[in-house]
Amino acid sequence: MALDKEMFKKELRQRLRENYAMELEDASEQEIFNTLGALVKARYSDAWGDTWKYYVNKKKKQVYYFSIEFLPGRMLKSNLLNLGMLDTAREALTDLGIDLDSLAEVEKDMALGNGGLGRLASCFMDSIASCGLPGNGNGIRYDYGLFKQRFVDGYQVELPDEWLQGGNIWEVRRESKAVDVRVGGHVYLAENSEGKLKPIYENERVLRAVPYDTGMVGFENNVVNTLRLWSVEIPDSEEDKYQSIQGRRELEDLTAVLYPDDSNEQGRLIRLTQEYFFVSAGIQSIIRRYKKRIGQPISKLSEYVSIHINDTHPALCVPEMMRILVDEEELSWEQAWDITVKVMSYTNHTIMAEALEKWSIDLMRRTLPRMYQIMEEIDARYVQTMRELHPHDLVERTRIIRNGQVHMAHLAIIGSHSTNGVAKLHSDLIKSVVLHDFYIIYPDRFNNKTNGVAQRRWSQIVNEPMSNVLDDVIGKTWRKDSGDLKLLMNYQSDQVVLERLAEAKKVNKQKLADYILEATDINVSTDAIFDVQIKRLHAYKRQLLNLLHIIKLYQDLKENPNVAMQKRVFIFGAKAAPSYHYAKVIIKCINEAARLINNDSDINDRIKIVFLPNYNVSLAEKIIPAADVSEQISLASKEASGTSNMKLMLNGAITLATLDGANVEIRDAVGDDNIYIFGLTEKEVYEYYENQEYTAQKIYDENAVIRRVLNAFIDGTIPNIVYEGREIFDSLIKYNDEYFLLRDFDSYVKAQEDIDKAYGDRTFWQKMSLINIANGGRFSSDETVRRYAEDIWKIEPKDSFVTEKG
Ligand code: B1N
Repeated sequence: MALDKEMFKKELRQRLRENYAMELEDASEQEIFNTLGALVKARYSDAWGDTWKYYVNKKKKQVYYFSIEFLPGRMLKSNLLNLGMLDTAREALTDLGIDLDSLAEVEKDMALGNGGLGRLASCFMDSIASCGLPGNGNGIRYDYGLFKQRFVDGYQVELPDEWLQGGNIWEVRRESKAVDVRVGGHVYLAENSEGKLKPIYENERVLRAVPYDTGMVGFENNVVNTLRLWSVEIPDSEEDKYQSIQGRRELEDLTAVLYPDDSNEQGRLIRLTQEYFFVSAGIQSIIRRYKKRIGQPISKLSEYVSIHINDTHPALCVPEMMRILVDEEELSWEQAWDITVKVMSYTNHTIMAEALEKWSIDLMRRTLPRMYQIMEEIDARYVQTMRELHPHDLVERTRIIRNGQVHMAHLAIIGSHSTNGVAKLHSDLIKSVVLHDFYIIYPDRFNNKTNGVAQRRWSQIVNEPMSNVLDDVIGKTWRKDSGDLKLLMNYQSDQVVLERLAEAKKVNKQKLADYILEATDINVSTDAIFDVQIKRLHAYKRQLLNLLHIIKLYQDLKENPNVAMQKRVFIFGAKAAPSYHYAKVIIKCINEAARLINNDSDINDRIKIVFLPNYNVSLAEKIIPAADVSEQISLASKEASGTSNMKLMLNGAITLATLDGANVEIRDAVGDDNIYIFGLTEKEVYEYYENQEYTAQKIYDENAVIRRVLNAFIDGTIPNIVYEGREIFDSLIKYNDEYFLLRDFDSYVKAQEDIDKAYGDRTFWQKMSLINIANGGRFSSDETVRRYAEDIWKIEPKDSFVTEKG
C-alpha cells in the first residue's frame, strides 16, 4: 500500500518513539535520519524477500557480479525515488519542518571504491534491479572506505574514512550465512579410502566470512536484489589461536581497508588475501544456495548461475570454482572445467601496463597453496591443448604462469567464455594490441559493452531544476525510459525551452557557488563558465594539461588586462593515490596556481581556480549539474571509457575531449558540432610509439608560448613550488613528456578559444547543451546491463517487468 503524507508523518514519529523514546522535536538529525532509513527499509523488505523467493521458485538463472569495489554513495534519495516515495517524503518532512536535502547530507557516503570501476559496479546494481534482472553483487565490506582528502598548505593529506561510525541503516548482517575460508599453510594430495586423490591441508588459517546484505531497490518494479559484502571474523574453532591482540588485529585487518589505487597495481599480501577471501566466500555461498534451493545436479550449474569477474581482482573465481567442483563435488577435471568456463565472464577496464595484475609465484604459493596447484594444472592443460593448434611462442606468451609470475588477466580470459572492453575504442584496442595474442586464440570470446550510468540518479535525483523543465517540455516518460530524452530534439530552436534550461543551469550553478564559498572561501560568479575536470588524479588523464592552459590565460591577462574573454572558473576534484608521488605534485601545483591567480588583483576575478577537496560521489552530485564544460582530455588510447563524461553530458555540459574511450561515442551521439574535439588520435599516438620521434625539448625550443608557460614552474612565477615545479618541468622536458601534453597543447588552446567564443552566444550555447541532454539517454546503464544480460550472462528479466514493458 502506498504511504500518503499523513501516514508517513505518523509512522516517522511512531518509529522515533519506539527506537529512541523520543519526540521528533527532541531528536538529533542523525536520529531522524536513522529512523527515516528504517522506515524506508521496511517499505521494501517484503519485496526483498519476495524477489529472492521468486528467483528460487521459478529457478531463474542469476548473475553474481564479483567486484573488489562498489561505490554506491548515499542511498536515501535513490531508494525513495525507486520506491516512488520521494515526493511524499519531501512534503511530509517539510510539514515537520525538516528539509529532505539537508537531512540526506547526514548519510555517510558508502565509498568502498576508488573511482570509475567501483562506481560502474554500483550503477550496474541499480540498473540490474531496475530492469528486473536476477542479479546480485559480491564484494568486501571494508571498515574504512577510500581515504578522506584534505589540503594542508596545498598538499594532499589523507584521513581515515570512518563511514560506519553512525551505523549503517541499509545493511543486514546474516550470521547464519557465514562461511569459512582457508588460507596459508601447506596442501598435499593423498589417496582417500576410495583410492581418490584428495587435498590434505596442514597449518592453514581459517577465516570466518560473515556476509552483510544490502537491498538493491529497482525503480518502481517491486524488485529488490542483493549486494552481499563480506567481513572477516575469527571462527569459534580458532579462538585459542588468536589470543594476542596483535594476532587478532592482523586477521581483522584483512577487511579493514580498501587499497587506494586506481589504474595501478600494488602487489601486497593483504590484497591477494582480500581477493581470495571474497571470491571464496562468494562462490561457496552460491554453491550452497544452488544445492539447497535449486536442487538440480551440480553438472547443470551453468544453466542457473553466471559469475562476472569485474576486472582481474576476482579472477581467482576460476580456480576456486574448480576447487569446489573437483575437490568437494568430486567432478572430473574435464567436466568441472567445462562448467567453469561456461559460468565465468570477465571485463577488462584498462590497457595501462602498470595496472595489469600479476603476482609472484612465491607469494601465491605461500598464501594460497591450493589455488596455486590448480592454476598450475590449468596452465599445463592449456599449453597441452594449444600446442597442437598454435605456434610455440604464441602459446608461451599467453600462459597463465610465466617468468615467475601468475598473470591474472590470462587466467580470467582462459577460464571464462567472454572478455569485454568498456567502450568501442577500448574493445578494439584490446583485440588489436593489448590482448591481441588471445584474440588469435579465442576470436569468439571478445566483445564490447560500452559503459553506462544510472540515469535516474545522475539526472532526476541530482538535477531537479532540469528535470522539472524536462517534465513540462517532453512529459515524464523519460524518467523511466531515458531514451525518451530524444524528444527534446524537437525543441532545439525553441527559444523558451532554451531559456528555461539556461535558468535551471543557473540555479545549479548558484547552489555550487554557495558550496564553494562555504568549503573554500572562494567567491565565484555564476556568470562565469564553470569548467569542470573531476576524476582520479593520474598523469594519463592530464590534469596538468588543463593547468598549463590556465597558466597561459593568466600570462595573457597579465600582459594585456583588456584581452577579450569570458569569465571562467576552473573546477577540479581529484584524489591521488597516497603512494603516487607525481600525482601529488600536480595537486600541489594546481593549489599554488589557484592561490596566485585567485588573489591577483590584476586578474580581477576573470579566471579562478577552485580545487574542491575530497572528491567523492556526493561531491560529484553537486558539481555535475552545475557544469558548463566537461574536460575529458586523457591522451588518446589511455582512458578505457570514462563515465563522468556521460554524467556531465546528460546534465547539459559541453564536452571538451580527445578521441579517447567513450568520448568517441559521445561525439557520434551529439555530432561534431556539439562537442569540442582536439589532440592526437589513438592511431597517431601509436605512430609516435613506433617511430619514436617525439621530442618535447624541440617543441619547447620552438614554441614561445609553451616555453613561457613551462618556465612559470621554475622561475618563481608560481610561488611555493620550488621542488614541485622543477619536477613538473623535468617530467615534460628531461623525461620527454610521456603523455604528449606539449604535442596536444596548441590544439587544446584552440579548442578552448572556440569554447570561449561559443559561450558568448547564449542561444548557440544553450542549443548545444540541449542536444547533449537529448542524446544522453544512449549512455544509460539500463541499456548496458541489458546487453550483458542477453549476450553474456544469458539471464532474463522478471516476467512482470516484461509484461509491464509490453
Ligand atoms: O574503469 C572505468 C573506466 O570508465 C575508466 O576509463 C577506467 O580507468 C576505470 C585497478 C582500476 N580501470 N582500471 C581501474 C581500479 C582499481 C584498481 O585497483 C584498476 N579502473 C579503471 C569503468 O570501466
